[in-house]
This record gives sequence, C-alpha cells and structure tokens, in this order.
Amino acid sequence: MSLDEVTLSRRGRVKKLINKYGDAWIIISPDPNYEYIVGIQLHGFSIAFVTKEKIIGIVGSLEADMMSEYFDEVHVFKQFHDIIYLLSKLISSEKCKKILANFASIRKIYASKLPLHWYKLLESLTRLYDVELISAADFIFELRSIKTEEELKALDDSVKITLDILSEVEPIIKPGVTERFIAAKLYEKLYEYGEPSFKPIVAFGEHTSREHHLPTDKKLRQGEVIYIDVGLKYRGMCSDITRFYVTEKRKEYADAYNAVKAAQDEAIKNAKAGVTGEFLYNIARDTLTKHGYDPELFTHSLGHALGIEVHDIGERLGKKGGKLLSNTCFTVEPALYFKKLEPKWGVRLEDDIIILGNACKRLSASPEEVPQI
Ligand SMILES: [Mn+2]
Repeated sequence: MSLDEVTLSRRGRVKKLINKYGDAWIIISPDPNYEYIVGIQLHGFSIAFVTKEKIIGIVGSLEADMMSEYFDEVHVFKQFHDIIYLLSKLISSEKCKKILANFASIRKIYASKLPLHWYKLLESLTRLYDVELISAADFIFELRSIKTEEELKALDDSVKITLDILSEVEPIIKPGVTERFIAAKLYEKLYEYGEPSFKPIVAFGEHTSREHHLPTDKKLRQGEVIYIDVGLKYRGMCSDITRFYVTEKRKEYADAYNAVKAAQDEAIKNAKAGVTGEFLYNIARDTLTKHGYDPELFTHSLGHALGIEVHDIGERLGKKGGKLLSNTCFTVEPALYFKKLEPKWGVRLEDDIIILGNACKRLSASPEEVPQI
C-alpha cells in the first residue's frame, strides 16, 4: 500500500508552511493532527516528529511492522524509557532551535491535545537541549483551515456516500422501529466505507426538539416526525448531513420544513469568499422571520467548518463569524425547535458546501418537499 492522495497533499502543505513557524513539530497521538499528517490512527501510543524534510515515527513494537510505509524513519519502543531516549535523540540531533507542540489557549482546541504530563516532559527535554518549545496553534490554523484540492474531492465523495447510506436506511424507518436500531444500521453502513464523523443522531417525535439528541429505545409512532444527523469520515474528511422526514402530511410540518429549506437556500446562494459567516447567519434568520417564525427558535449557529474533524478549523457561520476564504468547507444547518409546543418537535436541514472564489459549490441538497416515509 502507498500513502493516499489526501495525506500526500497534506504533507505537501506542511512542507510549504512549517519553516515559517519552527524547525520541527511533535505530535503525540491520540491527536487528530497525527491522523492528518500520518494518515492513520493507531490503537497504541505513538509520536510523529515532523520536519520540512521528513516524518519520523516513534511507534510501539505491536504496530511497528505496519508503520514503515507511513514514515520516512521508524523508531520502535518497547518500554517507556525507550520513548524518552528516542525523543531526546531526535530533539538534540535534528538541529532544531524551535519545536512546535500542540498546546494552546482554551479556545484553540485544534492545537490543545497535548496531555499536561507530556507538556511538562517536552518542556524539560527541550530546556535540556536549549531548544525553544512553542505552541503550534498558528501553524495548525494556517495548515488546516484552507483545504487542498485532494481534500475537497474527498469531502465531495464523502457527502455522496453519506447520501447513499441515508437512502439505504430510509426504507427501514417505519412506525415501531427504535432510534437505536436506525443508529445501528447507520453505524454498519458508515464502517463499510470509513468511520462515523461523530455519533449519529436519530430523533423521533418530541426528541426532534433537541439539537443534540442521543438515540434511545424510543419507538417511532404514526404521526411523529424524524430527523437523522449523520456524517462519514472518508479518506480523512468528515461529512455532516441532516435529513428530516414525516410519517404523515400535516400543514405545520410542511410550513416549517419550507421555511428552513428557504433559509438554507438563501444562505447558500449568498455564500462566497469575502462575505462573513455572520452575514450568512443573518440571512438565514431573516428568511425564517419572513416565513413567520421567531428566529429565536433557531438556537445555534448556521454552520461550522469541516475537515479531518467534523468541527474543524475555520470561521463560524454565526454571530461574530468573520470573512470566508476560498477552499474552505462548511455545513449550512438552519433549524426550528418548537420546545414550547405540546408535543414538542423540531426540524433541521444540514448540507455541506465548499467556498470557491466568487461562488460556492453545494455538495448536497434535501428534497424540495418534506419527505414522507
Ligand atoms: Mn453539523
């Protein structure tokens, strides 16, 4: 096996950018940045030592034989003190003056995966060799917020497969089935292609009024509405799609669906490089208002960036969301949650887009009319 194109394209970006920030980047796994640059998530502990020239791996003996293709150099450890010895050798021999590591302020979670005990250890090792240990936050932000062509293609494929998975699961959504059963079917299909971007949400009836529901043993009853929020991590890119269904046609369901759909379409129509996330968020809220709904029923932001993590690095499509850049990707997910009605219910539609210069590419769209199962 050779490295996939997405990982190779990411390594190309690292090569181009790293020396602007430091001489080497130490990533202690588990960390999404490890998967981003190495191309695989391991069961065991591992370290990636990344320089402009090469990627060096420190891996456990149980995983050593499968890792040679992922690294330019592999060093194997058996015991903890082997790790310290190997790391010391790398820090002292690679002629580094500045080493980047993943610690940062609380808002920069994409660069904050380094455990405290490892931070302390790296700090003392670098001090010993007179090397400066600095936060990788600014580097990671520049590295991961703009996507490579290969990443954008992988996201497009990921969305297509997610839509196929949804259409395969839709026929089994019938009164009597439980949320957990549908979630299990989604998991089964997701693992055929990759893995879930996040735990799928399956919500029936009153549970649709919850933004982040977790599937339960609740059975679907005739008359109730359904939403499914599911994403696939495929070749290192996370999709994130939400679909809404009814078990019977009612005017209140169709009206809310149409308003949310219009809010989504209007926001996407205006999405391009240079507009702000807040601008798109306000368009969605204004559209809900025009359709006669209180925009306060839309309780979250309009969307978030997508990448190796489902909530990736980038502007929020929400209050104070800044200017959007070309080659970034986002979810667009307006919603209405009727928490004060009896019974409670809600509707959310979520699709994924790529900002491309003066336009945006829409990767998916929900049906024009509210789908009935
Ligand atoms: Mn989402």
